[in-house]
Amino acid sequence: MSGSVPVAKALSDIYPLQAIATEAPRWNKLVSRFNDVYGRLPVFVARSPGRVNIIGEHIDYSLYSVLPMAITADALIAVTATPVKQGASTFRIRIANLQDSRFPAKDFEVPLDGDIDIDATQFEWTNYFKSGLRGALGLLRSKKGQEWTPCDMDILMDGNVPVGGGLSSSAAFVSASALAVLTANDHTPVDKKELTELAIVSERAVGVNSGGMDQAASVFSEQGSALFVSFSPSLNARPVKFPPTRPELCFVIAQSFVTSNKQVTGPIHYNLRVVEVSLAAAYLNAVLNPPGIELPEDAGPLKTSLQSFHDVFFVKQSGSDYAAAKTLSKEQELENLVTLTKEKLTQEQGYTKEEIAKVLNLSVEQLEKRFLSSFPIRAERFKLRQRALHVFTEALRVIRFLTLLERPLHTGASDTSPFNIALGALMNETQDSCRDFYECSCPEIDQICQIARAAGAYGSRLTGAGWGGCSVHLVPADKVSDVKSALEKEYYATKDLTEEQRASAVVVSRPAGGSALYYVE
Ligand code: NG1
Ligand code: MG
Repeated sequence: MSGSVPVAKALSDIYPLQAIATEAPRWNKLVSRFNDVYGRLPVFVARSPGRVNIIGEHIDYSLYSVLPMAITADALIAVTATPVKQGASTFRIRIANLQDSRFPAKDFEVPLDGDIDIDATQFEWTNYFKSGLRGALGLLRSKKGQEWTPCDMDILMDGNVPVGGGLSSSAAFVSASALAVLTANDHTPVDKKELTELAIVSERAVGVNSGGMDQAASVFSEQGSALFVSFSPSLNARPVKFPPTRPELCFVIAQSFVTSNKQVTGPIHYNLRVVEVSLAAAYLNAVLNPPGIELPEDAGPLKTSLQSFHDVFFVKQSGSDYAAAKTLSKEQELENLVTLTKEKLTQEQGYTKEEIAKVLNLSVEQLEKRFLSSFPIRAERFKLRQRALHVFTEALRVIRFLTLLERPLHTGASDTSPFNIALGALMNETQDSCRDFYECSCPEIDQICQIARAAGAYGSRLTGAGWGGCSVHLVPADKVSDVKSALEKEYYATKDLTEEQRASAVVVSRPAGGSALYYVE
């Protein structure tokens, strides 16, 4: 599925019906404030949403498929663009935010052929815009040649995806920024795949070595559907509808209000996991395969980088019978990998650099250079067994979840509880694996999941990177208010929260559309 970013004619092209009454005043405010700040109306608004991940956590950067959906909350970027003045050597960006007390306005200039400076060590709200700008300029320059010059832009931004809340405010902001810059500078439609790939690479400039789930969900989602995203052999996304069920199913999103600000914790938690899975893949490769085995050409997308677990399997099989190995189903392949991990990665307490280097036939310095130098990491031991087990079992759960959705066995049943329970059970298993193997949950999220399940949720788990942030719950429609009030009584009432936090703590989420452009007349 590809195509270009749609131009919305009305807000109903973007949001589910229930959301329009609250969204319309927000858009009006953005447009009229733009007029106050810059003295004219914006020409267009670029929009990209946050997402909730239904299943498939921390496996996108190992190139396994995931199943997120876009939410209503989004980043809106209102824009006017003007050609640079004759003889100018720089282009100018004026950028302001509707929440100007938290995110003050900023102007900056960039040499016409220059690069964008981003200081990823400082939290600065315009960094996300700058990273989208940088990616977009790179793409425009590669298409239009070095003679081409960017235009000046005036920008007003409004975002209502909670920051650090696990709903991917960053991907929404980066994708909307890149879309805004591409549209301001080039009047041809923006290709969704190009935009997504650009946003993935751009976001890494802000200091997190992330996968591509959030950006794909933000750009590709379609109203009313979840999105199945795969990364191998190349990025692909297709909408997946939930079949009708009885009782009807809802996704409830509950905040923990434990902030996982990746600007602060990223270097410690997230990037370390990316390193651990790369090391686990390399380690398994090394112990499963006699040295000198030549990988077949189609062995895997990242054959030489060892970032991908896909290689492990293919290498193992290629020793004897690669063709036969290729006939295994994805599920069989993953089941094999679970068994192999249990056999070969036996150290529960983790592995030191020295131990890993020895197996990889590298010096510790070479290991550090290859695996530990792109982002700062601090760790004594690397838990390769647990991380690999999470990745393979989670990839399996995504396949099983998708299979349930696409081949529901209950068609026509008056009660689809067994189906609903099966979906929920997979989500609960994800939570256990995130807590025990990937160690990316936190006590508050564990508690929220218990409360919600006891009040009637079929499945409850963290969503997004974890270590705080948000949780997602699969709930029968007739239990939504029970789940809400149990969380209110047993969790939120025990926390010191503002009125506003209380009001936004739990929402029922309907799948919204992805990136869109809206022209202001
Ligand atoms: P969050 O931190 O929730 O936006 C992160 C990564 C994803 C994915 C999830 C875990 C970024 C931009 N996104 O999401 O790619 O790896 O964690 O499944 O860092
Ligand atoms: Mg993020």
